Amino acid sequence: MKFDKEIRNYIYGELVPPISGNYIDNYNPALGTVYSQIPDSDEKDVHRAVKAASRALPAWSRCGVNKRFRILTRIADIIEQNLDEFAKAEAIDTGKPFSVAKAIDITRAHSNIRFFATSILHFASESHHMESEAINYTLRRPIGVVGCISPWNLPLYLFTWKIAPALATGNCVVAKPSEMTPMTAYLLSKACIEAGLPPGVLNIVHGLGHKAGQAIVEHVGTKAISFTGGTETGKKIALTAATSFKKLSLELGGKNPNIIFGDCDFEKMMETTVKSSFNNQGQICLCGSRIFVERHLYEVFKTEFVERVRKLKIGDPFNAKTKQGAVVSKAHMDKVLSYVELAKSEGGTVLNGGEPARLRGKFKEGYFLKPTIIEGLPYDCRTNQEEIFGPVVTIMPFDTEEEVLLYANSTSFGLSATVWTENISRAQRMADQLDAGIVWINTWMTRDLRTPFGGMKNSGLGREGGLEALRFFTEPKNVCIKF
Ligand code: TXE
Repeated sequence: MKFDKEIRNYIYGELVPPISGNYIDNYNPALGTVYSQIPDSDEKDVHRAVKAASRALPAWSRCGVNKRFRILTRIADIIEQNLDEFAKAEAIDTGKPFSVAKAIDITRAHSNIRFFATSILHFASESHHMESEAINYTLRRPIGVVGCISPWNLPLYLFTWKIAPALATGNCVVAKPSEMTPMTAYLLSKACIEAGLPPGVLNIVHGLGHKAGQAIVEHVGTKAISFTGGTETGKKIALTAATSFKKLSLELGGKNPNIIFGDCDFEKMMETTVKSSFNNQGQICLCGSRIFVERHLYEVFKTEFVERVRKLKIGDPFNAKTKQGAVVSKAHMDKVLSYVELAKSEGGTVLNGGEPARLRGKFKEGYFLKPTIIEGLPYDCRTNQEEIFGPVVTIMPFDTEEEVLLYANSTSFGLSATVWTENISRAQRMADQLDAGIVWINTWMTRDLRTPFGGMKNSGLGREGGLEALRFFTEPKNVCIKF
């Protein structure tokens, strides 16, 4: 499955150019060069997509769960059969190591589709028996045409995480991937055509957020919006959707604490903490970017952590030994570097990294950053309060549970948290008091797709995953029958 230099929108089952005929450059972050063009779609393309979805809705919403299961499973099979092609496209588009794109991004993408294709077969609703008076049963019907908008960090992984439950529950979708990483969504269009997905059930419109994305949110025909991206963008979407009472699912930013007590399993903690700090170049909303270490372990931790991070191989995404690829864009690299300068101005000391990685040859112009560790900052400075979303972590010691809870809960975010301790009572106490939608104890990124996924405070609105997603994409109707 080859990907084309000039990609197209996927509307009513066909790959079509933008109505305006305008295109946007798409960069290869590892080379710093333009390698493809994406449609610069606008409200006209979005209207065409919503009309296509509306046309497909009656048949798709009534075709029954078994047909939806079969077609979605075929799409998952095609992705899996083309795993390397999809992973190659993802690695080129994002700059991440091919090994990560293959093992994480694309594997999870087809797993997302399979998970919801099967879960719809077991999606029971409820009934309530009023003794001798009446019986109630709850119908759950698809909402209708829904909008799905996703970011650039885990492109196909997060795109399918929204689209799969929406389609499985009988909705039709107008979806927009990030303009920075559109390629695997384009390949997904081709997989849908090959799988025989009926025209209009899924429509993919490429383009800029404030233009094509905004048009999806504004369109009177989209009845719900599922969004993952930055908190500031989430606010804009909520403001736009408020006037039309659209159902909203917002998965936003994070500034997640990684709390390490002295009694932890040191080797397991260390091996995982390198990953939770720098996997995907730190561009995962769940990364543990603030590391708090119980004081008596702090110096031992710091020495070992810096030593291991220094050894992470940075470079060619297609070299199997590479652990750190490029960050997604020049603008993002500059944003991350600006936070390193801010950290220094706030009194921080850079223990590793803090600068671009200067590579030679064809990667000379790539957006590569050295994984960065900073210590000596107060818990409430901007560097420790704002989402950086790059290969940058701060470390600091703490003495008591009360103190580290104050630090951990001090930000406006509340997405995830990690706690390392062998003391189960302490683990429970911390989990109960941490402001987070997801708390990992002695692990990180262990994911059961049935669990509620999402955050509190400025990390989002609502939850994805399992029943939460199936219920988000359906309207419950209570029917009460008098005996
Ligand atoms: O997100 P945006 P970006 C954070 C991270 C990052 C920041 C911005 O801090 O630096 O967000 O990243 C579309 N109406 N996260 O630029 O702008 C846009 O086209 C409708 C955390 O990727 O939020 C893209 O498809 N849509 C996050 C998607 O929204 C709009 C992962 C995300 O873009 C829009 C990524 C609008 N007005 C970034 N404006 C996580 N939680 O994982 C933009 N878009």
